[in-house]
Amino acid sequence: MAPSSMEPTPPAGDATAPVAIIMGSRSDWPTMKAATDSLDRLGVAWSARVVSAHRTPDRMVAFAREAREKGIQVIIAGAGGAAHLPGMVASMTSLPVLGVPVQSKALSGLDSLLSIVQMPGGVPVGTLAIGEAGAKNAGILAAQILALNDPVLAGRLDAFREALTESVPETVED
Ligand code: RP5
Repeated sequence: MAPSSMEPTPPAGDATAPVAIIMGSRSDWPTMKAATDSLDRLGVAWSARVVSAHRTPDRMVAFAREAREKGIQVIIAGAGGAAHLPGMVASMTSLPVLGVPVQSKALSGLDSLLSIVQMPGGVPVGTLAIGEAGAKNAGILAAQILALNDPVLAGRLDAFREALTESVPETVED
């Protein structure tokens, strides 16, 4: 299916990045951009591409099989509706896969959530919240995984948490 010129185009990002963000459709990009915002804030490079479990199955298989040798360390996969992309990618790689349920028009993303979260034992997908909050947290969680072996990044995460705490006023009114 040719992409509509009205749909936003995900930028490719950095092909050598440790975090790969994939999504089932260009229509997922407004949601998945929140993951890149988190990663940018934490100084973590990312790549982004459209990989559909249903419309581009060969692209999905090639991506999953080649991900580790390309230097990818964490995969963030967003999809909506019959959201099989995160689970199928997880079935073909032992890299950690974080699944983001994109809010669907028909069922508000509950379909996406259930499609992603109900993985059979043995093939985990770390499933985040529906929509932008889930994508935002997927970016942070990917950084936290990388920070296990990166003290500088761990320091940035600590600073991020401190700034988050400081941004919450204790009083209900000024
Ligand atoms: C899924 O179908 C995509 O992840 C997207 O969330 C949903 C709808 O895709 P489009 O019809 O907008 O391309 O595969």
